[in-house]
Amino acid sequence: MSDLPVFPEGFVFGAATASYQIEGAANEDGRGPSIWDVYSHTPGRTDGGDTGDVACDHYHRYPEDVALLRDLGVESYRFSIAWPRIQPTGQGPANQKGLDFYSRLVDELLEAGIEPAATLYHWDLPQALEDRGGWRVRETAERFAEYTAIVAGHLADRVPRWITLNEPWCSAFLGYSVGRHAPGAQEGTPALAAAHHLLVGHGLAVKELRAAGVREVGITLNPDFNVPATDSAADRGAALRADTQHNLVWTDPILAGRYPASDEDTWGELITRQDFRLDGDLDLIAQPLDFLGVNYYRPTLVADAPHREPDPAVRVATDNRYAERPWPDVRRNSMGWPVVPETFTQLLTGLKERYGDALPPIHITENGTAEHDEVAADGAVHDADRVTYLHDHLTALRTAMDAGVDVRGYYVWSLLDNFEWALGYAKRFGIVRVDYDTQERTPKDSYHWYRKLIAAHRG
Ligand code: GBH
Repeated sequence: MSDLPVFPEGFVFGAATASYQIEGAANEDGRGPSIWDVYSHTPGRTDGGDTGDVACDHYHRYPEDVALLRDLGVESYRFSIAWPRIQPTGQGPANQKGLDFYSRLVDELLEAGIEPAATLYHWDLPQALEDRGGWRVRETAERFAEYTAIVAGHLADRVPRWITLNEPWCSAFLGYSVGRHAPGAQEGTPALAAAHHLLVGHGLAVKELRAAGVREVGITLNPDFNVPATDSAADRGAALRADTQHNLVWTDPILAGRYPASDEDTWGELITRQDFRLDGDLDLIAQPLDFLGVNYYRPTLVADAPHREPDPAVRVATDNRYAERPWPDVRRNSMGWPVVPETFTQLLTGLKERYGDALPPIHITENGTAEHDEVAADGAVHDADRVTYLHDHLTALRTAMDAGVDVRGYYVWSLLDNFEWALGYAKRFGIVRVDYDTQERTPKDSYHWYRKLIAAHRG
């Protein structure tokens, strides 16, 4: 592909991973169990019973992985810190060996000329905190602030870019209402309380990071691009309910200091019991950010649907009377996701339209695709579909920037094939293949393509 998109000077190219998806070493150096250890070890929860026990063994192989990043030429690497390595039970004094691991990783990155970008929470909550109520209870937000203070105290001087939470929608709704993510609960009002406590935890963590004097603070969201299946009032209403849950619940408090006007219509009686929202919370949640992290993969076509109650005893908060319809006439990746690059442009310009000057600069903290990769006879992985996906999405991103959206950086998901949560190791998002039998890493064609794109910006 010769028509490479061209980005302005200073634009940051990066790659991203997350602790539980790559580290392995689940029982080493004092790490405590997280909700994902317990969930993935529960029969029937993950495809093939896969767990993160070994994953990519990054905990031991991080020098090799940093070398891959250096050869790729990225300016920045986004990784996450495993809370249960720092505080095995989610509270109390720091586990020095856990801090030492991230300290070594950060030094290795800096030596390779790569800026570390740290995510404090990419879903691996210490199980001990889940046993006390998890994100359903406000105490977890307070513990998160203490953990943040410990980590920032050790790494603030060497890590310039910080992300408080990754995709809190997944933590709240996949975790406590859909039940497809740890801890696997299917609850109503508690899932809404979890969403709020994640926002509070974010606000408290921002304060700690500011106190530690870090350069840049942000949060990573996964805004959905919801399109009504038809122009009917019913489908447009359904798309607004989907938008409320996936997007407005997060962006309205964080960027506009208000709860979404549509939340009562969306949640009905579940939201009328709002005793988890305390006075002053909005001020805490709406503190200014240096950037908004956006993870983007695919659009969603949404239609009105009847209320469904699988079990009258269970109030499923995500049942907002909408259902996804298949996006017509497009290629699907191995996740079954429709590939529609222009919706990436529309999502970003839509954020700008809604929030205007209150929208901080954006970093795309994840974008990428899982494909049916094969190792060719020559040992290489010719992942042409991934190359096309990345090319088209970077081009769509550039179009949004031309339309006035301030985007400062792009992190490809992911550096490595890794543990794709409930879907296990069968789904491969990496630009580097991992052979899980040997732990051998093989850069795919997409790695070489991305490397060229980055090099073309170096003059
Ligand atoms: C992001 O999640 C995550 O930040 C990252 O960790 C993840 O690897 C990446 O994107 C790719 O998915 O188990 O059948 O219910 C995006 C949200 C959540 C979408 C899990 C796929 C699995 C669907 N992802 N979900 S299922």
